[in-house]
Amino acid sequence: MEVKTSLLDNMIGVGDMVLLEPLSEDSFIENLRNRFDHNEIYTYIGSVVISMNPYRALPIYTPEKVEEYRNRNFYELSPHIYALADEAYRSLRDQDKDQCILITGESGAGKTEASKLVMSYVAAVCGKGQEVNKVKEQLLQSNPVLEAFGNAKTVRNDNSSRFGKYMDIEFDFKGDPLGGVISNYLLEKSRVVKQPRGERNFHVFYQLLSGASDDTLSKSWKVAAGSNDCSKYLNNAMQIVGFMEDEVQSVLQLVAAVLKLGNIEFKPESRSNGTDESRIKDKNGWFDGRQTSLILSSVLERAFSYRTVEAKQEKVSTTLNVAQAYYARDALAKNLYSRLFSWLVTRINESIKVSLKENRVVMGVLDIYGFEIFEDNSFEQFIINYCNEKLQQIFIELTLREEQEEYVREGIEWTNIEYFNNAIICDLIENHQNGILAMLDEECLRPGTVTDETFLDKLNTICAGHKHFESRQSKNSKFLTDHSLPHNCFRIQHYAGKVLYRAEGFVDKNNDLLYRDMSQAMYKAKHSLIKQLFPEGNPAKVNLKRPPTAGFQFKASVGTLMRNLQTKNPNYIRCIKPNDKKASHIFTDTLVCHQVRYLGLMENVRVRRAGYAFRQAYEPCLERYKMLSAEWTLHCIDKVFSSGLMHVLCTSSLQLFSLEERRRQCLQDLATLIQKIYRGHKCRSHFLLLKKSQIVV
Ligand code: AOV
Ligand code: MG
Repeated sequence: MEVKTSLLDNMIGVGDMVLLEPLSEDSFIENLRNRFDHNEIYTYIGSVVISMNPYRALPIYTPEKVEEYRNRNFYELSPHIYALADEAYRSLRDQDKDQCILITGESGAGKTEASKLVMSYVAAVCGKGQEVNKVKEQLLQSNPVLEAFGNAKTVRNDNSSRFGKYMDIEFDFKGDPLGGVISNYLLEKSRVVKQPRGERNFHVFYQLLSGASDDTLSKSWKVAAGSNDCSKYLNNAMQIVGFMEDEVQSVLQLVAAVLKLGNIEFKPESRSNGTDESRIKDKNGWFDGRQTSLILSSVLERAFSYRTVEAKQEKVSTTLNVAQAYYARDALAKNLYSRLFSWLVTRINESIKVSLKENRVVMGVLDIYGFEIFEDNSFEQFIINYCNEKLQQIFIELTLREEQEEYVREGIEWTNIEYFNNAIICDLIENHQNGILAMLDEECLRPGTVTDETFLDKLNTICAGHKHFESRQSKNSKFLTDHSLPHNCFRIQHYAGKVLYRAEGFVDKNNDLLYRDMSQAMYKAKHSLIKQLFPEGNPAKVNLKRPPTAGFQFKASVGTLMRNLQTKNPNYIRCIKPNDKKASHIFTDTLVCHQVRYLGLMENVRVRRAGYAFRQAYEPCLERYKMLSAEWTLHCIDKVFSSGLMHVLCTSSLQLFSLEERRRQCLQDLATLIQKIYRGHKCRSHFLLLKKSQIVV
């Protein structure tokens, strides 16, 4: 095949795996390694971008690079995430097609960085002007704000996203950004009270302690002081996003309150009936004038010793022992923090929401927590990995299954390509009758004594025999032989690897209950933000209905997200982690190979190679290229030309370049002509004219 495009000129290795000869897993990995060694971290599989994490700053994101990729065709330049961003943006602007950018890969592979690169590229190439710039700044600055509160250092990634994020950026017909909407998915709130070894709490706690002045810390927040001004950055970002100064203060006070809450200790006080009742230790250290106004109050103090249980319209007060008081304290800290996080998202959304009612087009950017395997995996990892299964499912649906089905539908000769469909794992988790989440819910709602053990027993009875489930007790499972499995664990064979989950805490985390006395104490706080976060604490609005479980809510919101994504044109970035050391210049073959396998990249290339790399629906294709016909007018389409055109299009990718080139030339001539005719008139009308006739450059 004669290849003349810049895609292959002076290229290190092969820029598009579709053109790799011979194709094998070895040559695939070798090509990635070769390119990675030469700082070429991006490689295509057709329109999918593979992104290798370089773990160091490369000079490839400069304004000059932005200009280079601007308005250029995907295959004209060497592979870059900007090419994908440009393609998505242009098809949104010129063809009014909603887009979504789906970024996947395991923890530390570079998803969050990729999402920021896409956003900053789009911000650089879309409209200008004071209003538009303000919108852009707000959208971009929402990132550092949410990262401060929702990211933390883990053993896998120093800046690990501990929440899922989906952001819709909305544009007007000219392609200028109007604003956006952010959706957040289950924050890993257990981190507030407990961090695994070698990991840290959310960034904001450290920023708070090291950033604020000693005076503020000691007088307003009553926490120990440090020094330097790293939280100034957060402060600035919050202000750009639209937070008022007093709101920023209020938010930081709340973070300080969560910190302080963690320092409360309890001691037992013996009662006459022989039981122990919990009391706050060193009470005087907490209850001076200022403290009471923030969070600790006599109401809260009482809530650490007694709990009101309501049964059949009757209120009974029971006492809390020391362990229960610690449990209640931690539940409160987690709740305060996660509600604050959701409030921040709502508040940012208020700032960036679009008030105009006009037609809009949307670009959705999805950046979630990546697949995780830790030494100790709990409910959070289970939820995170479930979310990753769902995303892999979307990828399979749209690129492997649908693509193959399309060939069959179109009557094109086709040899089926085998791939692993993870629908079976999604089903194991989410099936509404006997999925793990459903069983967990059933257990949580069941009257009687419910423990993590009873939940595990239930799993063992119902999931035994499932190909992707194993536990020590599952009698019929073909994985039964693994006696090394601890008793309190179950293992799932995920698409990306086997994960051992410890059942401990599943019931509690799924229930996510906060004693009503706690919410009532928070509602009574004099701090207006705290009060606002606990509306159910209002005694006038006592609602005895049980809130939905954490798992149920997550499943529902992921379901909505998936349906939303399916209405948009997907653009994929598949992130790969080159090594486990967070180090630059190291490419570990086995690690990369594992990811290439589970991401289904080989199958992706095979399907792509066996079929047609480029395709377009009949009508938009004609619209786009009809001007190249000699007899073209706005109303007439030369039939011979169009069928010839389809033939050409379906034959070779390289002819597509030539069509695009001819089209560009044609538009240039047209623009010159229009300029001659309308010289002196306002530009905007030319633009509208061009837009109407669907021939925007
Ligand atoms: P993740 O989002 O995929 O992990 P990040 O995007 O946070 O991973 O990337 C992890 C780290 O790798 C970053 O903090 C950077 O130091 C580095 N990195 C990633 N991409 C690039 C790049 N293009 N150029 C330079 N450095 C990069 V997680 O949120 O843990 O699933 O949950
Ligand atoms: Mg991330």
